[in-house]
Amino acid sequence: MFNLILFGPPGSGKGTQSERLIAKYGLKHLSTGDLLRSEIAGQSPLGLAAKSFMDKGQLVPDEVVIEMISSALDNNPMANGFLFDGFPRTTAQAEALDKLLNQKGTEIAIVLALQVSREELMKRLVNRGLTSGRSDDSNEDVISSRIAEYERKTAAVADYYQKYGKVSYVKGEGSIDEIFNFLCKKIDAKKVA
Ligand code: B4P
Repeated sequence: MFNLILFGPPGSGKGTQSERLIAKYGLKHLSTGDLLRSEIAGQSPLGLAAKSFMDKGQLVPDEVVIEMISSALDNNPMANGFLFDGFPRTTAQAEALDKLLNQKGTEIAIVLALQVSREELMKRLVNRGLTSGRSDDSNEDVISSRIAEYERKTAAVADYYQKYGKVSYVKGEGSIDEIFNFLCKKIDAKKVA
């Protein structure tokens, strides 16, 4: 099994690059953002609770997303490997993920960390807000809160995996093809190592 985390601030291109990476490497895509948005669309109690956090640009409580990921892992016993997109976003989520994978006799092979300037993140998310219909993209204050939440709680996740030498940094600015090629090079190097 080959499991990877695509890591980076909001708007860094995790969703965009994930689509291409799963197609190339045959991985199962697990995006906590997508899972939460589908709970919201289905108006489930979980979705309604999550929406109040997401609309303010805050992270959804750890226990909610950990439970969602745990079920998704159990529901995909035949996967070749997983691409985690937008998860883990706190050190507690990273520790929980390590435990869950360990119980399945596997682990994270690589954390690909996309690096994008704050100005570019703001620009991309404001832009996406014009067409996405996503309530968390439609207001600059909410976008700023998401970036602040990333700096406060999520950036530390890279330090957590750095202790195990698993983090590879990739410049997330440039064309989508160019960034995809950089990501593939890092994955291919890890696969042969
Ligand atoms: P997510 O759905 O994970 O979304 P994101 O971080 O905002 O965006 P992403 O990085 O995937 O950007 P994308 O590729 O789409 O999170 C949403 C919310 O859900 C969070 O704020 C939080 O409340 C909650 N949540 C999710 N996971 C959670 C967790 N684990 N714990 C707690 N809460 C959680 O790209 C953005 C835009 O840039 C797009 O318009 C794209 O077209 C454009 N773009 C991409 N690459 C580009 C490039 N190279 N050049 C120019 N534009 C580019």
